[in-house]
Amino acid sequence: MKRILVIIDNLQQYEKIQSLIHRKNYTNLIFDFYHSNVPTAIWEHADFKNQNKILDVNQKTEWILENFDMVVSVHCYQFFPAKLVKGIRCINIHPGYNPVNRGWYPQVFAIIKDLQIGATIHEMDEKLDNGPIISRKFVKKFAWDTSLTLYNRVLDTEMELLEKNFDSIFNGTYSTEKPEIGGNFFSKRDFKDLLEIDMDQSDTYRNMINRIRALTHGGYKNLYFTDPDSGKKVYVNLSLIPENEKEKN
Ligand code: 0FX
Repeated sequence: MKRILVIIDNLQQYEKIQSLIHRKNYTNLIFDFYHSNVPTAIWEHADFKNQNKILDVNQKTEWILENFDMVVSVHCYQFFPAKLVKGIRCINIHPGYNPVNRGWYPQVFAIIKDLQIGATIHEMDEKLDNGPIISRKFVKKFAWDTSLTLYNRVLDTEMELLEKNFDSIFNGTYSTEKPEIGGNFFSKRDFKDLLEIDMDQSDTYRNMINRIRALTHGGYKNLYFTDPDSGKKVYVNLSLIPENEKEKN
């Protein structure tokens, strides 16, 4: 019997992983799901609501090492301590193609910096989004993508990789490849630095459209300027419609 700890802060992926586990139906694998202490939509899911499923990986390192055979991090907001990643096999599902898109909100920076984008499943080491790669795949990026449309394609690809590698990941028979030297790392600070528009700044339409679509993600209020008359922040989103297609964004 193998006990697998899954720490997950993303509702969208939780539902897909649960359905994959049910389809696989392995009786020798026991999955225990927890989330971080940052409130997200997953807290409202019936499997977590009022069930004290917060897990602090720093405080609970010893408990994890004693009780589990491996850990899977799925968009987990916590940084795993060295003792944990060295003491037990920890695997991360990352919404970016390592090492090109390490760090936060990969698709945002992929649009703005014109980088390739994809998804990665990798073993965790002491650096963020950095360890040996189990599986990774590029996804297509279109001129009419917003952050949201590209993100959804990346999340689908994460699940495609998980399904394809499910058996080898959980019986430990996969092989890994070392990530290339270099790549990029973007932080949450880098994202926040993109949000305020300087209305006197000039740039090409290409750069301006890329920045606006990179910060257009459903209902999120990201990019803004401040109206000097009212003092109000005005949030900016972009709708992009390629010819012969119905509006999607
Ligand atoms: O769960 P996740 O998709 O992933 C993020 C990081 O990108 C990832 O590298 C890290 N391993 C993980 C712990 O956290 O993040 P999210 O659900 O908070 O956001 C999903 C997308 O939504 C994000 O890529 C961009 C967009 N977004 C999110 C917030 C909070 C915005 O456009 N504005 C926002 O304020």
